[in-house]
Amino acid sequence: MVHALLDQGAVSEIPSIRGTYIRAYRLMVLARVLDDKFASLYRMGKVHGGVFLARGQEALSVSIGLALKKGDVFAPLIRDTAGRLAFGEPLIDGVRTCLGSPLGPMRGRDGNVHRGRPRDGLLAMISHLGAMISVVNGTLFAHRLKGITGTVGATCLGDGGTSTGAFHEALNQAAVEKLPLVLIIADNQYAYSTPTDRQFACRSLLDKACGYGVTGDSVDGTDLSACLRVTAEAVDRARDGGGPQLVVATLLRLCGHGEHDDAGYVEPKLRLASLGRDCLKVAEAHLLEREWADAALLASWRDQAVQAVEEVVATVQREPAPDPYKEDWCALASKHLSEGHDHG
Ligand SMILES: Cc1ncc(C[n+]2csc(CCOP(=O)(O)OP(=O)(O)O)c2C)c(N)n1
Ligand SMILES: [Mg+2]
Repeated sequence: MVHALLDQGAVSEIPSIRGTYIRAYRLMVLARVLDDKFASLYRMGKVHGGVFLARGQEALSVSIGLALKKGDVFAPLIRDTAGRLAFGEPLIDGVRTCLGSPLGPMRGRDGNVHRGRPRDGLLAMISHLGAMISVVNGTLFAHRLKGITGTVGATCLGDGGTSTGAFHEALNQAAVEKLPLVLIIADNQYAYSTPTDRQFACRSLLDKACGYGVTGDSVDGTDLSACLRVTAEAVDRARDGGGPQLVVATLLRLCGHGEHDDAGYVEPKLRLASLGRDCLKVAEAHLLEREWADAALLASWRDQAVQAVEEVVATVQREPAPDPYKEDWCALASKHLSEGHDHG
């Protein structure tokens, strides 16, 4: 699934590797512009919740979103703005959730990221710390019991999330049952302010793959080409019956844990290291070097992303606020909300 903005124009006519790269890059730009807008709305006091950004993680996130197909299942986390858009989530879902619009998937109940579109395979996030792996497992089990074949379920996790019991139980279960699960780990060097050497003692998070008996692969999370290739290969292996796939990407979170956090604890040497590169800048250099785009084209793509985001934000800002007298306090999981609600 591809965001509507990128369905238009010449991009879809460009041959495969170049076309996929450009599509991914434009989704990364859209995600970055959207995240920057969320940050600005937060600073204006317009957001009644936290704002958690994905700066530096767009290449990895967009890659798993694009690697999946219609019918697959995706459970994104807080740093998956790009993956959500790549999987087909409309821009307006995120903006309505962030601004508390009652017309959004959360009906104004959530100020940030717990939205989903279950009917489209986009699962609503419970927690950032491993809870979604077992939910994806359950969905894949349901597919198996219903005789639905050829689908893959993917979710993402941070380095810190790999230290939880939820991670252990779910990855072990997926391995035993040989589920077509793809688990993408963004090793962004910190869990909130806790550095990786205070989180785990193994050499690399990739070591955890052999511990559970699953296939593992590593990737430079700042390199879009590598992320596209490695995630697509992992999805293919899972689809072809290879069982769970663990992908460990090395990168740096180029922002605070949330907009309330100045990330002052991040070691300066990490920002200067290769893993501290901005994946968007790396992708731009790649596009220019291969002459797939020039500076003017890059600027026009960015302008289009800004315009798309501004239009959606203006639309949502004209929508009514939640009305407490019309609130029925139904649990979000009740049927008409999770399955039948018209997301508009
Ligand atoms: C059970 C639980 N404990 C603590 C938190 C608060 N919390 C949310 S994300 C996070 C850190 C996660 O770190 P990591 O897994 O590395 O992901 P990153 O934020 O780096 O993407 C913490 C402590 C939580 N949401 N749930
Ligand atoms: Mg982390």
